[in-house]
Amino acid sequence: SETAAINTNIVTLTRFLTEEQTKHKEATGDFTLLCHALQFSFKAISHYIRRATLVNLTGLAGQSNATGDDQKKLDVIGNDLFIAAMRSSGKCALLVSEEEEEVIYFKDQGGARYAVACDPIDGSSNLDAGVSVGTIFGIHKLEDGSMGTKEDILKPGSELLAAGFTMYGASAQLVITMRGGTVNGFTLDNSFGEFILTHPDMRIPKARAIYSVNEGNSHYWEDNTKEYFSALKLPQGSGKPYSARYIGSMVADAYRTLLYGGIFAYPADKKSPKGKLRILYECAPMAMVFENAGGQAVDSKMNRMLDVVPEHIHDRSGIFLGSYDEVEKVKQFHK
Ligand code: AHM
Ligand code: MG
Repeated sequence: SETAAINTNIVTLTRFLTEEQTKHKEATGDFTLLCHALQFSFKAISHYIRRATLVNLTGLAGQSNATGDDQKKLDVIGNDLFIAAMRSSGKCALLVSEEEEEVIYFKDQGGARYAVACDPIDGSSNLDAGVSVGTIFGIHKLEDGSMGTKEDILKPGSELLAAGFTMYGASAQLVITMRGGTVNGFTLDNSFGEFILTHPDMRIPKARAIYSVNEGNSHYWEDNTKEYFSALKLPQGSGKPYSARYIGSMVADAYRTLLYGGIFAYPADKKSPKGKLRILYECAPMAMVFENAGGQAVDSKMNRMLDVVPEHIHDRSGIFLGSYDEVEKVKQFHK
C-alpha cells in the first residue's frame, strides 16, 4: 500500500543528538544545545546562500554591483549568522572563524565549556557559479579550570570532541562525527526544516582510482608530489589510469571523496611552503571525519594530520586525505 512506503520513524538530527546524549551518562546536555545552535546556523546559511544566488541572477540582468562584492556580503552574512548562533547558545566560550583575524571570546557566557573553530562559507570563490560551498567546524572542550583562552583551541585535531561540515548543494548535507565515533550524514528536508539521518555510519571505500587536486599548481610541487600524481595517470596494473575530479570547493571535493573513495590533496609546494588550507577549521575537522570513516589524512611531511598542532589560529598545512589505501600510496611516494 502507499502508506507502507512512508517512513514514520524518521531520525532527525535533534533525535539523533538526544539519543547520543542518553548514551553518555556524564553528559549535561550542553553539547546537545551547542549542536542545536550549530544546526540553526547551517539552516540559515543554506537559506541565504540560495537567496543570494537569486540576487546574483538579477544582477546578471544589469542591476547589481561587481560579483566580488556579493561574495563578500555572503561571507559576512555567513560569519555573522555563525557568531550569533554560537553566542546565543550560551555554551560557546570562544570562537575562531576564518573571517575573523582574532579569537572571539564570549565573556558573558558563564558555564560555557566549548571552543569552536569554523569556516562559515568555505569555497566562497565558487558561489557566483552556483557551485557547492559549505561550513566546516571543529569543537573542543575547555580544559578543566580553564577560563577559555587561545590554548583551548590551539590543540591537535586528535583532541577534537566533535567535527564535521555541511555542503550546500542540490540539498544541504551535514556530516558530523565525535571523537572515536562513527560518521553520520544528514540531509536537510526543507519542508520539515530538519536534518534527517540519511547516511548512517559512513565508511569511505578502501581504495578508488580518483584524484582531486589543483593541478594548475603542479609546476610548484615538490618532486615526490609530482612523481606521485604522474604515477596515478599511468595505467594501474591491468586497469586504467585514475580519473581527475576537482571542484575547488573543499567540502564538495571531500564529500565526494568520502562517498566514492579516492584521494583529495592540497599539498604544500614551493609557492606555498605551508600549504593553503587552514589547520583549525579546514584540515583537522576533515581529518577527523575521514579517520572515523576508515580513511586517513596526513600533512605534506606525512605526519598524521590529527597530530599537527597549530601555533597560531590561522596556521595552514599541506594535506592529503582519502581512502586508506590511497593515502598509503601517497606515503610510499613521499618517503
Ligand atoms: P576559502 O576558505 O577562501 O574559500 O579557500 C578554501 C578553498 C577550499 O574550499 C578549496 O579546497 C581550495 O580553497 C581551492 O583552492 P584553489 O582555488 O587554489 O584550488
Ligand atoms: Mg576556507
